[in-house]
Amino acid sequence: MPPKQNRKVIRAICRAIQKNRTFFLTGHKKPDGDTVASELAMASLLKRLGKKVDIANAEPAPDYLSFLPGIQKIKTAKKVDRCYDVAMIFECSDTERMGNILDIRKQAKTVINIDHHLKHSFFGHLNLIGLTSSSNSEQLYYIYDALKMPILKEEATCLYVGMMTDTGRFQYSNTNPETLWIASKLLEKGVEVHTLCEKIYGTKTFSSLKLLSRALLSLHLIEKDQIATLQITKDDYKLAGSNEEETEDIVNQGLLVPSTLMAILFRETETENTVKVSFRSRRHVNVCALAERFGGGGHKYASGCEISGSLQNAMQSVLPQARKALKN
Ligand SMILES: [Mn+2]
Repeated sequence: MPPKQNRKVIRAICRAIQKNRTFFLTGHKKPDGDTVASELAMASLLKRLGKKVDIANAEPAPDYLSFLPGIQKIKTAKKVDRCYDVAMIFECSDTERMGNILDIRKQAKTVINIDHHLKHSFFGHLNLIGLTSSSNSEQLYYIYDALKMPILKEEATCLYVGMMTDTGRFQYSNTNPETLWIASKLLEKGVEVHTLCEKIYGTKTFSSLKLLSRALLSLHLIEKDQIATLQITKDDYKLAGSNEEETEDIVNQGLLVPSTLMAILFRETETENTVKVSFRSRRHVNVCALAERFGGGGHKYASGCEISGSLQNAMQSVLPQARKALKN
């Protein structure tokens, strides 16, 4: 069951779905498994209800999701020019997160904001913010339920992939009884757990392994081995034949060292003088607050931010704050 305060907004979302005809779906830049899966499941549901649906993101979906049913329907665009009855926006703390692909004041009569991040805002007419939900996909389950629409196998596959990727295969702290209960409902629809796990986690490209090996050479422990740092430079991408898309899992390696409470990955980007910083933590250490100090955000145990300047500069500004975050 969704938390009480959300049942009302879920009902309002269902009404908006029922009474409108054209829908636009989008999510955050650098779309991940949960965002893409949410878009596909929701688009499929809307189409079954006879609605017209467009999906577009400011940036393309990563290759490892290319097997998801319906993914070819997602367009990549800087801006869309049509107007819609409803715009549904997934996992965006504000409209900048989706690259302002659509002007929500002019191009949509009703804006539905669905998010589960600690850093969120209420920019929509309807805002479904589920802080105890593991993922956006988990929240969509309640919309199917409220509409009394059975979930098709393809839709269940998408929702399961969204939940599995956002919970790190149901291992992160955001995995709760509700998450596993909903996952079990999806399995009843015929989701092939083993195949999905193999597709997403069982294989890695040669270039991503080469990049990982280069990043691991930079692994360094500080603050009585409680903080692990990793770095990736532009040269690393080049020498590994890799790119920024293949950095996803690298920061997690830092937490494999038993003494560490926080892992930080500093990586150069294609944009000159822009460094992306990813944080992971455990126990009492809140890296969401840490990332927010630098204009970023995320979750308590997983967050990120962007810093302008060199990689060395980024380390100099972040590490003192990271040390403080350990003590809070
Ligand atoms: Mn998510």
